[in-house]
Amino acid sequence: MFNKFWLRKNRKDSSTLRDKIEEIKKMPVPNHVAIIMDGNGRWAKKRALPRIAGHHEGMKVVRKTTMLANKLGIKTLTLYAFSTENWKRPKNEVEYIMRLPEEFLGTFLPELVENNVQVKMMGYKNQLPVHTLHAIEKAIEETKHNNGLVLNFALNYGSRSEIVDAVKQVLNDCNNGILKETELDEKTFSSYMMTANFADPDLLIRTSGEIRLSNFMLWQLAYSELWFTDVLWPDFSEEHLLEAIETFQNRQRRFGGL
Ligand code: V07
Repeated sequence: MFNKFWLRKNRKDSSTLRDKIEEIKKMPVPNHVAIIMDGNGRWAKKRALPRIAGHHEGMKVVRKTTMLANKLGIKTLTLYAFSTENWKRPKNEVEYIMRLPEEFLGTFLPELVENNVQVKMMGYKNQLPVHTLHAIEKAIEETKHNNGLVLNFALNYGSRSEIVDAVKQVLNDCNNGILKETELDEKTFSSYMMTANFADPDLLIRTSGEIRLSNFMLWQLAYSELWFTDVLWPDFSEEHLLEAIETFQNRQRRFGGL
């Protein structure tokens, strides 16, 4: 009797998610979704666990989010994994975080390959530990012929530095006669950014209740829809992603109606 009830309840729950996915796929989904995955430390603190436990739990949510984004037909998913500011955290926490790409890829790279996901990274590679960079470069290499979802990790990324560096490269190309000042417009400038080959995000999601951009993709988010939630990243579920996309679609529909 208990078993029957349990089975039925579970079947209903999972079909609800499937139904929601089908419902959402009837309307255009955002091409590029960017996420600030905040609240991992707070999640751990609430459970009297070390902060690293929150980061580890957050890593599992990266996998679920990636798989759903792929299923929905989202073209690019950019995840803010580590900022240039995050080096200020305790040394042991930074060291632990820098092991996460290896752990993640050690477990999930075959699944990413199977699902046609292409791994990419944007950020300052030179300051990363070699073991971290090696793991990521191996994943980039092994997935470079895939043409499904682009999973773009922002790692040791900071938006103002990115802009300043783009300006420096523009000046260099102007001084060397590669670029004329008259040729410089928004499109050309974009090609000097780390996101040169990406469309701008259509939707930005930030978890954990902070309503700021925190130096994330300042140039690229100029026209994006912004969606904030109090949910902490380790608690961010498939339903939450669907809710964000549904809100995006409703805003687009209203906008289109004007
Ligand atoms: C990190 C887990 C998610 C919450 C945010 C902070 C901690 C997955 C990766 C990763 C990066 C590159 C890659 C494959 C996986 C990752 C960092 C932190 C630095 F190719 N999660 N995760 N990288 N966290």
